[in-house]
Amino acid sequence: MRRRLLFTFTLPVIVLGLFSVVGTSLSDDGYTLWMKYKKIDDERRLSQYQHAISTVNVSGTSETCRIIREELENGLRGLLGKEVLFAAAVNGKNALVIGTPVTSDIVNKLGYHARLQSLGKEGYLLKSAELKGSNLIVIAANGDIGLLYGTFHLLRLMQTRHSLDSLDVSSRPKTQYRLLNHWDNLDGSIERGYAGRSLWKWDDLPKKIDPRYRDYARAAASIGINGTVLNNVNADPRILDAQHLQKIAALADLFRPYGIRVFLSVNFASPMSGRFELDGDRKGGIGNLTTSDPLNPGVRLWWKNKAREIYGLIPDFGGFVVKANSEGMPGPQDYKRTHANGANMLGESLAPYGGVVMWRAFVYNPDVDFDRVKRAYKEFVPLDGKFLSNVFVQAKNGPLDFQPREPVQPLFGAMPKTPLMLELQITQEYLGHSTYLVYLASMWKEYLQFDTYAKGRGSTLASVVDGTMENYQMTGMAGVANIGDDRNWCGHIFAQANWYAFGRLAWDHRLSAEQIADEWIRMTLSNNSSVVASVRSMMMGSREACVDYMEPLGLHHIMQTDFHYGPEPSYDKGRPDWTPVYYHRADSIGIGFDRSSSGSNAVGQYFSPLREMFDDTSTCPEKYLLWFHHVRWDHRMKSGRTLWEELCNKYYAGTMCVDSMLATWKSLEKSIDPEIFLQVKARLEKQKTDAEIWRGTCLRYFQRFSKMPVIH
Ligand code: GCW
Repeated sequence: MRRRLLFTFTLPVIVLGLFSVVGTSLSDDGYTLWMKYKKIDDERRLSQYQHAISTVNVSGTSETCRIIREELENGLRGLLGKEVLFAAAVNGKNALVIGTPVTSDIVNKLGYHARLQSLGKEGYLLKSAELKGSNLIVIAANGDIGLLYGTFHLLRLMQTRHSLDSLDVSSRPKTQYRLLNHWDNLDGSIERGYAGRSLWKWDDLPKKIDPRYRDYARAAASIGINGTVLNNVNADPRILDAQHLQKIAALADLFRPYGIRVFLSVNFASPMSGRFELDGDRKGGIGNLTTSDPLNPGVRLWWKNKAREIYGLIPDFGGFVVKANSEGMPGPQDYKRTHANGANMLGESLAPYGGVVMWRAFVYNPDVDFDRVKRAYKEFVPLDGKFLSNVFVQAKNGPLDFQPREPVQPLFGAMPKTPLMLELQITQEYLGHSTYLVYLASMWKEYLQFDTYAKGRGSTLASVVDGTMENYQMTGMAGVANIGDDRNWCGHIFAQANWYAFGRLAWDHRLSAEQIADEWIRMTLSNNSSVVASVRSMMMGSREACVDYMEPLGLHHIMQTDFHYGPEPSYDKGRPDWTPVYYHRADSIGIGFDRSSSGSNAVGQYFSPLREMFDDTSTCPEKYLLWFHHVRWDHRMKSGRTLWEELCNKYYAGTMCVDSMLATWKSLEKSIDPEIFLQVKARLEKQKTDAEIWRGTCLRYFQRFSKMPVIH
């Protein structure tokens, strides 16, 4: 705050509404994310852009169109360093024209109808065109939200210095629901949040609207996010009380013109009376019933009435996310009913209004199987085909829990009659919180491209999720948000790249991690191509480095209990499947969890030929080796080293990679904004120290069993 005031008075800075600060500033605190709109310093590009956009014509009177004008006014003023002229007519000028065939005569005359037909409600065309002596850049869509997405696309092209000649882009999202899942609690804390407190000021709403809500919506819309689940899946039933619904409606009103719908996580016991609140047993609700049995008529009626109340306030309310019978949350199994019974009851209450249920498959009841990673599959696969058509089953990418590396959750591909929503975690619960630089797009791509073989070769996770495998329209991706009220939103500047990448991949999973990194770096840090190349190489190596110094070769869940930051491989107290020793199983013979056909047979949950490939140590990819096998310390790896030597080698490779990230970053000092430079440097220094702690702690502990010297 102090700094901002200082700028306002001492520098020639124009402070505008929203988060647009145009002009030069001494340093960048990260608030403006990838939407900085700084003046283009490449003179040639600048004059090309200025020439191409001498006037802007946006037809349409909706609030979304007003936002489009505002974004362009702000963005183009910043990028081009001058005011742009908005005009109703084009009059032979070079112009940017934005509209639908209905709102814009020009767009209507250009005859894009056939192409637009295939672009749906959210897609857009971005085209160069000529009309009566005018050279035009046209953004055309079927609706205003498509125009907004197209506008952000154009601004991105300029921010990344692309040519605007001969544009011919058509884009439509690959998934229908592209949601941020906030694990925000009503008291303002955030479960697994590492960037401050919740953005949502429940005490101030609905009267006081924090300007930050709008900035959040702008940023989310700019990357194609179209829904936000406001609260933690460990849901407090009070989110559904009349007071909170008023507050939520105010947020929904604000987000609507940005194409963002509001969703809520709900507590399955909501219809029950609060007096059932037992210590730590989250069973108390906000109703007056004595049960939340999904087959009980009173319970069903309660949910129907609640849905009516919600839609009375929020006509485009998106739906419910539910964590049931998982980690102490109530659910249908409390009444010996199935997950399908529970989900369908909620589905039925939302169906008249077009809402959906996202029923989470993150369950691991120890009675189901000894091996935790097999439990969700065993519970859910038998329910395939039993869910109503507006119910998604929402599963995490891996069968355990957002570890640095897991094989894909085998449910994907195994429930052909159920739309499956993919849940990714943007917040780095197990990847160093907001301290480590870990670019997650490479990890997400690894999952998305993972071939499940459900329908033979090419049955990628992406094809399950985008609906092409089973021909689903109802498709979606959810990302557990890494956003809080820290000034820079995500704690670490590079964590912004993960928010950015999630949105871009949910829109189009075919984009490469490199391309997304490239865009983000250019918009956030620098357009200098050698800086871009250096930063991109840091980002692209960062996830593998993290795997290597934390949990290489398929190791998993050896982090500190609860805190989930540092290593604690020796911990063995309490519930076994919450301890590292249950997972790594190190002993005098070797290390790893035997999930082969002679062990827990988790391999049996995968389709052939994956099953056979994972089952055999000689064909199992080494990155998953200790996930699927208990392997002798002297086992020969592909490198010729023994397993023990390879493990040492990986731990050292990981920490060395952090050293080189730090060195690269230091070499960029002169090219990066000073505040960002220092923030990132400090974090990388901490990451270096902590990576060495991971390496030292793990190797020393495993050495007790291997009895071999640490080599590197
Ligand atoms: O990974 C675990 C987290 C919990 C989280 C849970 C879940 C919201 O440690 O904090 O609870 O997953 O996904 O439900």
